[in-house]
Amino acid sequence: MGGKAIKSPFDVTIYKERRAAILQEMPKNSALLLFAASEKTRNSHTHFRYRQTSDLLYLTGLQEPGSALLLCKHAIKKSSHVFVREKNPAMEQWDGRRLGVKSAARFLGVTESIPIKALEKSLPQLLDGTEFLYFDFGKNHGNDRIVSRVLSSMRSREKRGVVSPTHIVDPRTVIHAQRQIKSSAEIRKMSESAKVAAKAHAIAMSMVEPGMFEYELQAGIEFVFAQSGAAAPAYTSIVGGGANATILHYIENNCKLKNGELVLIDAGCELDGYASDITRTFPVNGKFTPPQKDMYQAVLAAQQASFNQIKVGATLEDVHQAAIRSLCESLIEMGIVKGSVDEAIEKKKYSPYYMHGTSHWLGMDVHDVGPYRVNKTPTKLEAGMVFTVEPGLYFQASQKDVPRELRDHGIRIEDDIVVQKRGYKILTEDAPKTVKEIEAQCRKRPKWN
Ligand SMILES: [Mn+2]
Repeated sequence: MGGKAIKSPFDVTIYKERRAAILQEMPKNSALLLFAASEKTRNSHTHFRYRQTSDLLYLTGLQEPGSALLLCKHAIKKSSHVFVREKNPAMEQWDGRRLGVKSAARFLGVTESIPIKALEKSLPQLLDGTEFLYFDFGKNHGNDRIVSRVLSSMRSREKRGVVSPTHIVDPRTVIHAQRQIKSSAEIRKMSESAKVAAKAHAIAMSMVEPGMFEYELQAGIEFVFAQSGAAAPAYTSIVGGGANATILHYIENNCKLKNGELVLIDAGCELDGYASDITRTFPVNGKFTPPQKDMYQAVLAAQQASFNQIKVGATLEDVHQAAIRSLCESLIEMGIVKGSVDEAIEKKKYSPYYMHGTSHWLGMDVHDVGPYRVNKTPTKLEAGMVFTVEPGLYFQASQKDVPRELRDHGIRIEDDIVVQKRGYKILTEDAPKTVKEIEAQCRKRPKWN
């Protein structure tokens, strides 16, 4: 096989196990069909960097566009089929290497590989006898049309004995429960991803100085990602100085950082398909003012209160409520909110200053799969679940209850957590976090290696 650059994040046996576990969950006479992500145009003739759908990547390791996976569970046998683009030296010279049909079956450990251009012709035969078809209708119109044509072609031949699917099922119902609980191999990847991001945040602290631009810190952070083999940031890096830190999804990153301001960085990388997600907030001149320190300690205390809730059987709702209670206590202490803590919680008096959730699942997607509630009951934490804990406080210029010196300030502190049988582990603990650790890190020179 040509193309040494083609590789998968895990050994082929891991993908086989994952597919076997999915087939186990599927009923008899069922099939699951997943299409690759399509390439997205950025402008003119250029594309965004290609990113495979997480489900297909999870089940195959296949990074190529123009591909698909079909898993079949028929009465007597299970089988797996991949569809890929054929080798084409001329096209490959322009657009990159292809696995090719010949190599794909062995490389991916599947029953057979078929050219993608033969997909529509092959499906009626491969799906004959299938009652339940797991297919994500409504996600991509082109793929919807292919499957619709396949279904009507099969139905038109029922008189001749063809058995076509009677039930279309959402594939998330079988894949996402499995993706939500991370295996030890996945936790190792996530831990690696977290370590790279933690190092990047530490570098940013040692780089920062008044007069620097936000995008310079972004470049420093993303240099560490690349240097460590991470394919890309897991999401667009947020670097907001001063008032920009109060904009939750600020990605312009084009302002000058001023003496006396704080800078908020929310950035994580994607390493072998697994995301990290860290936020740190630190002083541009390396030293917190006393009011900034108080505000910072309030957010840090809220995060610790959240951590204290984490155990098997607890919920992200518990984690969130703990952060809110702690933030309310601090807001009252700072004189920003009046009245009792219970009243502040009940009347949501914290919401002008803390308007987002405390956690989201983390995995291959930065906002990873898995339900937050089932039948209105919050999902109970289990060992192997990974999520963020990211409380914050955001004070706007217009908020006259806030001490003048803290207006136009945003602070968020975010770490990545894996639930363990007993307790939990912070995957991102290498990123300096206490006032003392941050100020010490700001005094250091950047150490790139
Ligand atoms: Mn996050």
